[in-house]
Amino acid sequence: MTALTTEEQYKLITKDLQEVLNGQIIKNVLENENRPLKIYWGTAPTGKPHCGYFVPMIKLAHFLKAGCEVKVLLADLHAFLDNMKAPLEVVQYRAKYYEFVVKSILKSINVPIEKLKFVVGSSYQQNGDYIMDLFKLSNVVSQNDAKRAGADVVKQVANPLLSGLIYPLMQAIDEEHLDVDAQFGGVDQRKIFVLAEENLPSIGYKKRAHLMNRMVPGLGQGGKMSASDPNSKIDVLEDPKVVKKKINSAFCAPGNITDNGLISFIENVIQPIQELKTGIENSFELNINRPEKFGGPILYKSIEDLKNDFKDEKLSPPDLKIGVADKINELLEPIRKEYESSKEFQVAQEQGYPPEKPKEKKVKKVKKIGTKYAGNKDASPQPEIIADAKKEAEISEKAETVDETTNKLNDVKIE
Ligand code: STL
Repeated sequence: MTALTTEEQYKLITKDLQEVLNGQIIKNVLENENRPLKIYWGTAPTGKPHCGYFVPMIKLAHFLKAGCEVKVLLADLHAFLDNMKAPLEVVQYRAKYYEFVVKSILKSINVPIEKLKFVVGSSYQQNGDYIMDLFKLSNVVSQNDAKRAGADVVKQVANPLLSGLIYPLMQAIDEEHLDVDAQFGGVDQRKIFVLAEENLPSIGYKKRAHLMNRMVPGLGQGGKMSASDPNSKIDVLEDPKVVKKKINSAFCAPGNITDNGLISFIENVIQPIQELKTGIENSFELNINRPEKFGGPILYKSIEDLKNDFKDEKLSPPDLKIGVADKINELLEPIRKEYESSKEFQVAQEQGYPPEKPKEKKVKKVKKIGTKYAGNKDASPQPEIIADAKKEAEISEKAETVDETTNKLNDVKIE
């Protein structure tokens, strides 16, 4: 492979991103420091990874191709700190499971992974110097700013825990302790990235560059990937028949190419993966095995043709679904195979996601309201406060239901 120029490296590092903060920091390393750019991507091992995970993997592929030193942070303590989405007893297995999935996806799209490093958060986040940095940062960041920084990432519940304030601070400190020049994540991480940029210098560390991917919609209406709708996401180890079933139930209105999770998936996953595999920019091929009675198979060689045909209703939703389901099954096949041939991969899944205990009948929680009152313990609370407490109790009860497919706690947004 011929070496890339610094401009080509920068172009590849920032390809298809929604936003870059402090690109100058990256350019400076490439142009003046004559060393590989050091970058990391963090993920919290909570629910089982779904097909959306192909999206950051494509960027990791770009970074590696551009010669970067790439680290994947398996942020086990973050998974715990985010409302205990991962209990401590299972989180280490989930981290292992995520590592298997990430490696397996990358291998399946022909990305060499020898140079990729995996770091488990708890391996360094309990060290004295890390904790001291957490204390230092807690002395320069206000509670309000920490809360706002986590608003798009940390699950929002009625009675927010202190852990939600610690989470963003730790993510900022990770940049220093992982010794990187840049952090990559979805644009949902933006507020945490800005908090890191604004505050690391106050505790004596340098500001990092931040690279953000756009958010890719799921398969439900309005592009929602909802924890309560298992059809809106496809597990990377999903059974081929279930893939077909889920794609079949995806929201896909005839002629509508804007609110269409299938077309988004083609644009954000299928096409970039082909580009990576072929090495040819903008290369695209999607075969649709349309039944003979509807005109027989069609081969699309450009996304534009496919979108135009769909818009003009020359390509119907059921036919688009056949093409996408077949393609997803093709993408998932090597991951399933690896899972089937690796005992360790299977153990990580079984231990990380043990079968749910049969649901106990919910006992309605009565909110403790004593702490709300200063002074007279015997005073009766005012009616609106009782109503408030009831509402909170209801919300936290709802927030504690567990999604069956992902074991992920259902998100409850408090408006
Ligand atoms: C999630 C889902 C997701 C990304 C993350 C968490 C990111 C976590 C994280 C934690 C610590 C870091 C960096 C990132 O230093 O897509 O639940």
